Amino acid sequence: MVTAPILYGLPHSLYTGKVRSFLRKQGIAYCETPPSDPHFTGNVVPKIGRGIIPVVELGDGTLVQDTVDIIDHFERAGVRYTAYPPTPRQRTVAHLFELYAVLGLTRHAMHYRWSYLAEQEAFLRDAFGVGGDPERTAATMARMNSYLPVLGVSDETIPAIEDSYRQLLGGLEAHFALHPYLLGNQPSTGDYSLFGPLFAHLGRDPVPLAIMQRAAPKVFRWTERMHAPDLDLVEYGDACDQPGFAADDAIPATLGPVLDQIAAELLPGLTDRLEVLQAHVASGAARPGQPVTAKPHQRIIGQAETSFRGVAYTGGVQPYTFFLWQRLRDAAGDSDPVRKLFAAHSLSPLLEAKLPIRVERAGNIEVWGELAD
Ligand SMILES: N[C@@H](CCC(=O)N[C@@H](CS)C(=O)NCC(=O)O)C(=O)O
Repeated sequence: MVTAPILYGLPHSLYTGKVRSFLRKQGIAYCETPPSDPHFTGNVVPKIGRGIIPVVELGDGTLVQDTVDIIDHFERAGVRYTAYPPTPRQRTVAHLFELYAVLGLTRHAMHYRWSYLAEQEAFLRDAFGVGGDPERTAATMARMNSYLPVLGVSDETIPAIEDSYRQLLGGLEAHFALHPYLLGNQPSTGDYSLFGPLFAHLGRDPVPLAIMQRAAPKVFRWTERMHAPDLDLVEYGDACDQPGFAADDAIPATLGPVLDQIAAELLPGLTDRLEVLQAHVASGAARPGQPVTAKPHQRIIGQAETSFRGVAYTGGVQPYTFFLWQRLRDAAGDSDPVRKLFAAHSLSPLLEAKLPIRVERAGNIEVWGELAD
């Protein structure tokens, strides 16, 4: 008997949402199990080397951590709706959303979850309490709350974060009025990545959910669609019979304003973090083949003085960011149509900046890859 994969995760976990949505869309059976499960704490965590979700445990006991590796594992085995558009512009844009969801929207997700704790405490306590005792629940909530400064959530940046959330909702609302997913009639890695923050936190916690439902009903409907076990295209006429990405590698015009917003919000943070990476590599601290940090739970290699929508903050520098950035560049290759599209939306520095080293994934952690020439 083949056992269904176990998905260690939780309903309110940002990254679990990304994987759950993918598994449902592909019709892959799985059993979601909370990280309080004794097998997870006793066997999985020691092997992965850190307490992190999601983790997928396959029928033969193989463990896969990281949403990218989990999705790619199932993609390699063959899925009914691939998350990776085969053509360069759509594929690169999908990876741009993947990067923006992590570097950009984790901040929004964490701000709306923890800065409004008083208004949504009962909801969060219930969510974080799954399978755990009250002490463990309180400790986990305190740890999550403590990440705000490193993500750049402060009294100074909060107004910019809230403006950004409303602007993004406006841009996506206009897009989903015409298209069920970012790039046509089936979700890409861009949709799955956005779904993490836009569902698990912003489309579920009471304060940001109310904003989304009032300001952007079609974005709210997209969160339902992303969670459905089928393509859920009821509002889009005959699209039901036609899964697939938009024809001719087209990028829907409605994504234009969203791409402009992404450029304005991502580039300062990325270029300032790149300087920290360059200094790290120049110091000899990044050795090819070695883990990016001394311990798997340490995510950052330093701090960058940077800004978000013109507001200064000091933010953590995670090698994982460069891993995602590199995926975008690998997808773009030397495609001229991608270069033109990125130039039209002030995104060219993403293709042109020199990354001094590759970041790869091995043994469920990030390791340094090849140095650039
Ligand atoms: N890069 C990882 C990120 C996973 C992640 O950050 N998961 C969060 C929950 S949504 C977590 O387990 N955090 C534990 C902690 O940081 O203490 C992935 O894509 O799987």
